[in-house]
Amino acid sequence: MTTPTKSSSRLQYENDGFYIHADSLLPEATVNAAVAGMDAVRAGEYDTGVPPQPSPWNPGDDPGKLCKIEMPQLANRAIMDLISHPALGALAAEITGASMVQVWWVQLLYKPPVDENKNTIVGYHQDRQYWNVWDDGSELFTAWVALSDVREESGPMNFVPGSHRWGLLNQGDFFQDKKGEIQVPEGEEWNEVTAVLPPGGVSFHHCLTFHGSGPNYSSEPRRSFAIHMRTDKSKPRHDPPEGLSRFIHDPAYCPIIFEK
Ligand SMILES: O=C(O)CCC(=O)C(=O)O
Repeated sequence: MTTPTKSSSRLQYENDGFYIHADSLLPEATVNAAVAGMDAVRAGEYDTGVPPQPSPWNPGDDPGKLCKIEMPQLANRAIMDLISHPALGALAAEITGASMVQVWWVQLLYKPPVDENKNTIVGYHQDRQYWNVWDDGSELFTAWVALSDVREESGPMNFVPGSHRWGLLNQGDFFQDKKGEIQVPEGEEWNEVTAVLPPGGVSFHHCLTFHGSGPNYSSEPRRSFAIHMRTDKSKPRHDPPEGLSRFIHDPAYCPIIFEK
């Protein structure tokens, strides 16, 4: 029996800890409907009748701040359609080699154009530092889907290549810039690669890859969803699952987007 060769996207993901799909992966209509869904959820209008989960930003909050809304797919059908799109599942399976991919948490991220007095940056961090509800070694990663044209000036995501091999450092902070305090392991280097994406484009990053983003200097909001995924090689730490893993047994909340 021959071993199947790995795709170049899978080799890049394994080597760098991220993969940038710089073409639009999702249909324009899916993206446009989700943009309208994002505006509705930000305004507190829920076409499913279900609100998102408790979030750092709520309808009526300061529009100049970074808006992060947890599990927006519960509140809007078009957002559910986007985050469960089969093209995302197929690409996620290709880069991981997984036989099952499930969406287990989603964040709506809306970064308004820069306002000198407001903090809209995302500090460098490893997602795994926030995900202790999963067993050690669980295969967890994120698909970050752009809904607007995310250019150099829009405060795009930056990834540190190879940092997924540094282990969990428990340093860095999503909400604050603590880059200067992160201790790069001996013999390793801190480099940054910027993910410029068109609407419908997507990047994938490993749960140990350091990443962050700067202010949005463009005149348009930077719109995206961070879609947190897991494969068949993952296990919640608790039974029944707790915290951020608490909905995984409900496919209406956490769709399985690839299975073979
Ligand atoms: O949107 C950003 O700039 C950061 C998002 C993030 O931390 C993530 O997708 O894990």
